[in-house]
Amino acid sequence: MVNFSLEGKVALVTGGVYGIGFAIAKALHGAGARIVFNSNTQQGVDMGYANYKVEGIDAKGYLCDVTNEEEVQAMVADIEKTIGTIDILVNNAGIIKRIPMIEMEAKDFRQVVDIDLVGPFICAKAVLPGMIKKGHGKIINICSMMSELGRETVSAYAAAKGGLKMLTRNICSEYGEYNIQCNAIGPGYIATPQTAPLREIQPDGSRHPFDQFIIAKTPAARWGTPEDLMGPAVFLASDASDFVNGHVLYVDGGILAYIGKQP
Ligand code: NAP
Ligand code: GCO
Repeated sequence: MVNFSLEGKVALVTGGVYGIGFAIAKALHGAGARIVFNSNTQQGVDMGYANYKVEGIDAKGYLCDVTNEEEVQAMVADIEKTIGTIDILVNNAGIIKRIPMIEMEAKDFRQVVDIDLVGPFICAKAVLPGMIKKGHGKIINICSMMSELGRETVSAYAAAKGGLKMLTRNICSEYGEYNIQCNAIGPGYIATPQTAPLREIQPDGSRHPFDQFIIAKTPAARWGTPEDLMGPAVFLASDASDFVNGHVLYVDGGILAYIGKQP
């Protein structure tokens, strides 16, 4: 019998306050996992508690910046002491800065890479010892179509997400022998606060040009929703994917397979 259950498992979803992370946390809870989340702002932690309460989910939140190794190590130690070993890590926290490369300051490039690539490294490094000791573990990195493709203004983000794809493969390579699976989800264009600027209704009431572009480029002819990622996340977090490792599961409505509808 295929086992999709997460009963008795502890899942840490970084940045799991709203958007994709929150939807994934809801899905993992629905499969039986105990949810822990973090935000780098107290406002975010408070918002997370409020959002989980609405869903009837008894989640535990931490004020923790994924780029701060000391904070991450302390958070993981407290989770392991008060709740239990982390069985599932979802490296979801991330930002994007849309700036033409020659106008982008190095500090902005570094900040995106720090949060979107170094943060997942720091969090994975913190949870791996517990997973090795327990004899199993699941790490799910949230990559992106920009792990495969570039586009104007997202140089830092694409570099970080491309690196995150290779970090996924390297964790697989280095820790697969301990029954630890590290995979990634590569969402397509998902309707969340992060992409809200790309979907703004124009002054004349028309859809944003980029919105129209994505619709034409996606066979499903729609933006994804955070809910579209819930099933793939449960699959990669469960025993059902124990022989899947180093894989990026693209949940993109087919956009990566499609040349796009003729204008
Ligand atoms: P979002 O709505 O902007 O949420 C990102 C979350 O990460 C927020 O809760 C944010 O907290 C948190 N965060 C940011 N920096 C952090 C830090 N240093 N430490 C801890 N938490 C931090 O983004 P989303 O659209 O849900 O995306 C979630 C993930 O999916 C990101 O990695 C993103 O790159 C990726 N992704 C998104 C799409 C898409 O189309 N939306 C597609 C592919 C991949 P604050 O609230 O304090 O900012
Ligand atoms: C952008 C978007 C994308 C999505 C996602 C696509 O500006 O192109 O924000 O980067 O967030 O990463 O998979």
